[in-house]
Amino acid sequence: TSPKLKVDFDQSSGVAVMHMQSPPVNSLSLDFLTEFCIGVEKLEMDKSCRGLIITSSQPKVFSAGLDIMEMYGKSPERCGEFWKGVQEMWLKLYSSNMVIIAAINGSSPAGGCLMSLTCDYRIMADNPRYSIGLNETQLGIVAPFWFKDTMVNTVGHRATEIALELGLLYSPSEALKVGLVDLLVPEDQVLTTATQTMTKWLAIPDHARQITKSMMRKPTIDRLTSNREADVQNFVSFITKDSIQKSLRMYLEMLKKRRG
Ligand code: CO8
Repeated sequence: TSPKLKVDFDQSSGVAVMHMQSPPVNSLSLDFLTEFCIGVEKLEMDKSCRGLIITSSQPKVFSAGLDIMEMYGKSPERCGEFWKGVQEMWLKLYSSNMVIIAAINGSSPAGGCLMSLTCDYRIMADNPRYSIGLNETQLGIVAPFWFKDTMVNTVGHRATEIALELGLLYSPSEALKVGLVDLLVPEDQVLTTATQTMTKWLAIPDHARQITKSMMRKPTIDRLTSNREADVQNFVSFITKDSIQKSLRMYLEMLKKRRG
């Protein structure tokens, strides 16, 4: 299978750009998550890499979130493996010492939004056709506590409560207003703006920035690391329920119909 990521590392600036290229919509399958985690780990261990920009090579979509086919009709064991991969991605990104900027050049629902939320800064293409948000309830599923925590840490408790209960997907301008993204730019400037913004972040001494980042995020990270196994069990028993499988099937059918 062809690589799902293309990583360009510029030694002189210390900045890597990771292009997600998993057609059609960069959905987060177990294969994708495994490759993604290895890619981030490699950069993390390379002391000369100080910044990471995450973007998409697919047109119109940053990431469609978790691959729904990984949660539909799969064995409990496989669901557990998948969920560990999702946890691993979140832990790697949210606790990274690198400056991570999301260059969101397309729609970013659910897991795609989560991935963006783990970054230090979010720049989105100002195209009203794109949307971003944690829309889990619209699929009849529930965003786990650490998805919720990451959102609360970004936009606050009340905005998160409304967004999660309704499964809101925000347009770029709404997302900017609520603080879900930090900056909107024309579509063709997302990557160049991310690179310029990175320079500003990298002007701060690494150690001071890293300790500060850790201070802000550690309680949230500790909550998952001390509950990882229970969180896997919880996911597996929830997602394998007949009623939840039925909700997912209906959502998949709706996705297909909308297209036709
Ligand atoms: N997983 C698997 N397949 C997907 C996904 C996905 N997340 N999203 C889209 N696809 C498929 C479509 O079914 C379609 O397949 P096909 O070509 O066979 O018909 C193909 O990808 C292309 O999709 P579209 O035609 O819809 O492409 P568009 O460019 O029109 O739209 C979007 C792109 C906006 C990304 C749109 O596809 C979309 O809205 N997708 C659904 C996104 C979504 O709701 N994701 C939620 C996933 S759940 C999650 O991430 C967190 C779960 C937390 C678990 C908690 C449980 C306890």
